[in-house]
Amino acid sequence: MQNQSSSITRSFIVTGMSCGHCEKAVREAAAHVPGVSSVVVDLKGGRATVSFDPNATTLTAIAAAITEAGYEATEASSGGASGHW
Ligand SMILES: [Cu+2]
Repeated sequence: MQNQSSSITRSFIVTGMSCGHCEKAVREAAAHVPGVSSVVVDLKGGRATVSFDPNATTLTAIAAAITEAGYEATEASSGGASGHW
């Protein structure tokens, strides 16, 4: 029996967003990735917070989808091993 509600939430740094249109484009690009359940875009902060099923998709796939829409996305390191801030 599979656990269907095992979604995790991660943040991405998104560069190039300047208006509500950009915000919407980023939100839709991420939402279209299979396995993504919710997307919250912070236009002013240049961030996107995505909830997704890690069995269905990956951080890399979501970042690639946003980047393909024209806004470069990278995972926001939150307490991980790679802290370069
Ligand atoms: Cu725009």
